[in-house]
Amino acid sequence: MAGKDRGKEYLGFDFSTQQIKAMVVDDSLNVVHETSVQFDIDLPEYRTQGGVHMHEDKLTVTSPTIMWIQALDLLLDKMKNSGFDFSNVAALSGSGQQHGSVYWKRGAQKVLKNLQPDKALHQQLQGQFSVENSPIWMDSSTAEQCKQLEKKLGGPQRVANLTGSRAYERFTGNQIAKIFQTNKTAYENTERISLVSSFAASLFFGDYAPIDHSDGSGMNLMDINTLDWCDEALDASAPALKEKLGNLAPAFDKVGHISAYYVDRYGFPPDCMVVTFTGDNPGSLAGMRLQEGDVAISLGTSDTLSLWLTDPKPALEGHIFANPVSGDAYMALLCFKNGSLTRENIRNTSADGSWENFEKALKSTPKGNHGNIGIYFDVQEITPPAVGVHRFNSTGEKVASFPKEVEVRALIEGQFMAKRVHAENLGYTIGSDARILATGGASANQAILQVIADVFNTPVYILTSTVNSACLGCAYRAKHGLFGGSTTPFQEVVAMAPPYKLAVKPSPDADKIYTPLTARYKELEESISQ
Ligand code: XUL
Repeated sequence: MAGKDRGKEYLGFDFSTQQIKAMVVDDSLNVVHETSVQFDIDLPEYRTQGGVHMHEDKLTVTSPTIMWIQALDLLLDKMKNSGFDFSNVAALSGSGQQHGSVYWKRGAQKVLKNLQPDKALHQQLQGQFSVENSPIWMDSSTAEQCKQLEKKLGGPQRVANLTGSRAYERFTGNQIAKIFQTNKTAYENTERISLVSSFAASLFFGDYAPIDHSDGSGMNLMDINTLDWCDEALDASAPALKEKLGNLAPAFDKVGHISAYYVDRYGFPPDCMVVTFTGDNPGSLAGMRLQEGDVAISLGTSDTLSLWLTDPKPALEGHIFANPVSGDAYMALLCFKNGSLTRENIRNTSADGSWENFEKALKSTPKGNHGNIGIYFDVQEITPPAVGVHRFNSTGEKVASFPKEVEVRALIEGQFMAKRVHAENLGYTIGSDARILATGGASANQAILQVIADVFNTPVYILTSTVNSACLGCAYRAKHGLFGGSTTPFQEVVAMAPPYKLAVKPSPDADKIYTPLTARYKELEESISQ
């Protein structure tokens, strides 16, 4: 169809660890185009593995900043060559892997403002970074800086109360502190520090774009109560940091019209709006259309939980972020390392390696497992910090083993009671209209979903199209931002998106069984935590 007849379209990007991806939705929010560029495969000259360079110390993990830019050149060329018509794109937005940082060299703003359409971006921006390899979220080399921050601010709980999380090695403030301490010249030569998300937005805007409140919450530098920079944390991290970070903005604010570079080179309309970019986890919350009271559970190698919160209680575990689609709310992110690999282990040892037998075992055992409770942390767990396999009988005594079916139920009940406990620790309460949105491999297993519904006493829905919810979420956010992000509720804008599928409802006796059992689980988990 010719440009004008297609109607308005919205473009979402995701700058993630291994690839960048673009997704386009039409005005009714149907996905009409998808393209991606894989760093390892499409840009082999950077010699990344999984998009990153793991350094010799095994703690430092970086990605070449210019590789991300060259990937964007490739991605847009790919879209153009496939015949994609950019002239319908009314607005664009995007997300980035969280916590990673980009260091623009003095003078880079000028180059960004004067991009020449006859040259690729990476040719023009080569040499414009004071730190050429961006530290990313997989980096864990800043233990020292974390200790310093917690000491200067009065302990881990105070850092959490102020910034939403205790000090974490991957969080940007600690990464910046390390750069200041180990490479002062580079720090002094830095004109602006962006997150991966605001860096990507800057490329489209042709000037520095603000860091948004949600991704900004992953820095240990922003006050989550005022949504402004936390001066104490800034001063504790590096000198003159505020001016290098620029202003913060809500994720649903407009940044401004796209740079003329993209109009001339690719045929974007001059009034195409760039909407503030955010982190990939906040982007996913938008893609899953999470609402107040909802819990999103993603079941993968690690399990993650995203919650919509109104009254957050920062803790020593998990993260509180500003909500990317509502100025009055928050979200929480919890990561559980023992996810699908642990489920596969128990399937192998107790269900003959078959998911069918695993389901049978779950169905043949009663809710509450006769009071038997298991905690299966094959590898060091993040939430809570603990390791090992622990089994308790109905009187709370430690036992060495369970019968096979009891083992299967103990694993699944334990995994989801843990999720309820830690969600409640961060201020979540299960409301009567709550929903659980399940995604990831194990969400295809009906018997597992039934346990989730029962433990939370809440219906479980599954999403049919969950591939890259961050990217999809940013296409939605582009539309929301264009139509007045702060005045129009996000839910109104996405109301026409394809509905979820109700997978299971909680059993009538679920609450009576699992509320007391979860309280017991909590005590047992505390008894084995470090
Ligand atoms: C979140 C985190 C990761 C990255 C992955 O705190 O570190 O989920 O955002 O891209």
